[in-house]
Amino acid sequence: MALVEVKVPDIGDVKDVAVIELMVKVGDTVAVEQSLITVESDKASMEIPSSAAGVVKEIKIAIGDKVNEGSLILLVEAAGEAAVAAPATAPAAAPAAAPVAAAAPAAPVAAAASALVEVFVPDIGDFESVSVIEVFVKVGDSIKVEQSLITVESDKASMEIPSSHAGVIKELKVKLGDKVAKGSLLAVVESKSAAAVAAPAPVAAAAPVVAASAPVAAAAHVAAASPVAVVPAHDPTVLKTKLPHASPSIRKMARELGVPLEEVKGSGPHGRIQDIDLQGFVKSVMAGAVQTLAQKAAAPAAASTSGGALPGLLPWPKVDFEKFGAIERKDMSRIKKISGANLHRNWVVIPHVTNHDDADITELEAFRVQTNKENEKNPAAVKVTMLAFMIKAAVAALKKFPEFNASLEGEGDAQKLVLKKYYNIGFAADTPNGLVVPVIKDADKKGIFEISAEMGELAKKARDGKLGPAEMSGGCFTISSLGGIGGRYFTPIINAPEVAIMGVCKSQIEPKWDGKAFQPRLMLPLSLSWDHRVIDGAAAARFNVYFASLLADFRRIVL
Ligand code: CAO
Repeated sequence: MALVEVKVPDIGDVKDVAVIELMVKVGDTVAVEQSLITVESDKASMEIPSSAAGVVKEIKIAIGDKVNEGSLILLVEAAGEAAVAAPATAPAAAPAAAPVAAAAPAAPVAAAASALVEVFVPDIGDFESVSVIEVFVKVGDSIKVEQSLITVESDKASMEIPSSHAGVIKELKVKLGDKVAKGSLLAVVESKSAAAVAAPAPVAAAAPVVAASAPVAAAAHVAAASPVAVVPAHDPTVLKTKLPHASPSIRKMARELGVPLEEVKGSGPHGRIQDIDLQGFVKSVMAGAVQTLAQKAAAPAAASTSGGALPGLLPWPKVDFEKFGAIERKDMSRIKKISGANLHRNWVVIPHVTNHDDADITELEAFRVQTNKENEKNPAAVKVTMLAFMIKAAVAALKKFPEFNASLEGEGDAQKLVLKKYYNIGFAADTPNGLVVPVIKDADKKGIFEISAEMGELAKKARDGKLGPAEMSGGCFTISSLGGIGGRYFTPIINAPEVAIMGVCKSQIEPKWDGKAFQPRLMLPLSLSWDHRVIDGAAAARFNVYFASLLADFRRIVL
């Protein structure tokens, strides 16, 4: 097995380009055409592929080295003859470099002191279609000759396309993601004078943008424009603010992952972003240690609207409400802020499903009314509420369906379902400051009077803002009753880490068929939301049916 020298191929007229990335190490097995290093001039970066397949034995260059055509990159122990790519036979086989700085001739649209001129993509070599990955300018911008307008990228290299004209951009004809090729119209520019129009550089004098790799004839690279010879100094602000220092493969990966590359701190030479920087950034964002600017921008608005920002979501819309009429800004109560954030998290994290059903509470309501009537003359008597019956029914249903009296714990393979052997039932209470959920502890051990009395006390404390944390913790299941207000059904949000919640609306008399005739029955609308990670639809339907059957005939509770 022979040692083969892999050298920098013909990269056009570009001299002394810096090595900014080593993509292989000693011991790696490389294939023909596999990228070995990235080199960069001040206008473009380019990956250099291997001309041989085999095992890397020695690397002859380091990051920061300047290389030219013919510079030795590494030694490869080639697997055999076939592993070495045939060298290009003649310059014709490796097409001559195409000029980047030779801007495509402008087509005057109107002949005047201030004329509209069209700016096209210049000759970028053999590339049929490259993607626009950055647009540096917008309509109305004043631009200079050679100022970069866009960045295009193939799968191997990226390149800025400069303007052939100075003037004001009147129309922008490309957008992110468009595919362009030589001659594609980029923009219409209002050019003040003929002097603003760059004379198309003769092809011979121009610096190459595309040079076919001589030893690897099939590989084409977008190489650097020669900025020294033809291109005036690039507007540094454009580059610094818009174009992060990174190789095309890093940019591609960042785009695929949705990483804002300009926010990644590069650890390479001159702050160049390397794969470890990208990985570190993604890990930090995933761990919540770092927020992207978009996340930060969304967070303040989200805090007052939806409770938090999620990666990948658009920022909350910013509307100038005053523009449409008079408004008043009001502080959010502390409870609303806290409950809002909790509700948002629960809504986003838990796969909610809601089953609706009805309970026939005709007899139960009659019993409740009669009980309260019997106690009317007793000032010490507690008013019995329908909610107290529902709490007892919930306890019985939780006993029958234990996975509803549960919480999820841990992640992945280590995830467990915690089944609770106690029955603490929370009830949503509407207060002037917002929603709170006091908890009736050990509801299984308490009677209807006791529960009604405790609910009354807790509801009053809630309205007075006097509930302590202990009175709102330890819940197993929650009932949210809007019965005193009205409505038919709704989709209550599960009170994590619980796995289900019962929403109740206003009961009303409905005609129900008894097999012979329609009978007026008092029907209570039920809406059971459940966590589909823990509970199945069939179990939820059974829970609802059982819960309704208990309310329809409360004697079943003692069975
Ligand atoms: N159908 C018809 N009437 C009902 C009913 C129902 N499902 N539930 C209660 N009622 C009646 C009661 O019988 C009572 O009438 P009377 O005064 O004639 O007896 C009246 O409505 C008022 O009841 P209430 O709402 O004060 O009492 P409650 O025990 O039903 O509820 C509490 C107490 C604290 C749960 C309730 O006041 C409350 O805050 N509900 C709102 C909960 C909430 O906001 N949920 C939404 C959460 S999601 O945002």
